[in-house]
Amino acid sequence: MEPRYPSALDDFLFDLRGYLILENAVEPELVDDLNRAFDAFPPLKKGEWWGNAQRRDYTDDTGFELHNCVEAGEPFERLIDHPSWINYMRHYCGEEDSYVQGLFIDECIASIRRSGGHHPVHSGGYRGALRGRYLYEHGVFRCGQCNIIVALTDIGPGDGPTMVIPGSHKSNFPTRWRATTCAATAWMTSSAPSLST
Ligand SMILES: O=C(O)CCC(=O)C(=O)O
Repeated sequence: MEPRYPSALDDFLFDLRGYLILENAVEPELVDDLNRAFDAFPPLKKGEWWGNAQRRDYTDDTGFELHNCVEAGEPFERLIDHPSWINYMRHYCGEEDSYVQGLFIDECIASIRRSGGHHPVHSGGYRGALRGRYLYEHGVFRCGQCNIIVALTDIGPGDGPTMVIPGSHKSNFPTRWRATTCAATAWMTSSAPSLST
């Protein structure tokens, strides 16, 4: 696969919306290899370690979430510097032109979410953590964290796909969902202004 590079339009849309959609980013062989790796996961209990990976479901609705999945088989290693996005990552969160230019893996998760599940809305600009900060300054991007999310199977109605609120990386107000339905982050919003529903 040929390496892809962000264009001026990508920069504009990434700044505006906070995300990009990279079409046909993963070759079918890798999708197959990843699905086979998922099928080989042992039936881990919540909190249980498997080598250097650990099952940690954020909530009961998110489904099975294997953290540090880069340790869960060779196909996951191919995702690290995949030519479809590695140059995007360098550009948006690789601290270009600084003395610490480069990337590191902050988190990597393999999720198995069945119909009816969902991962609650989180993050965004409102009282965000520094490591998730969005910044464009002096002609360079300085994102604290950028995530690549790859769907390995088709997602239909009710299957709980990843939710994205365009522009929420710059928002100064909490989402209604975050304040009312996300038990996992309730402690973060306990002193937030009350919101009408
Ligand atoms: O699994 C999801 O739908 C969301 C993943 C997530 O939490 C993230 O990438 O920040």
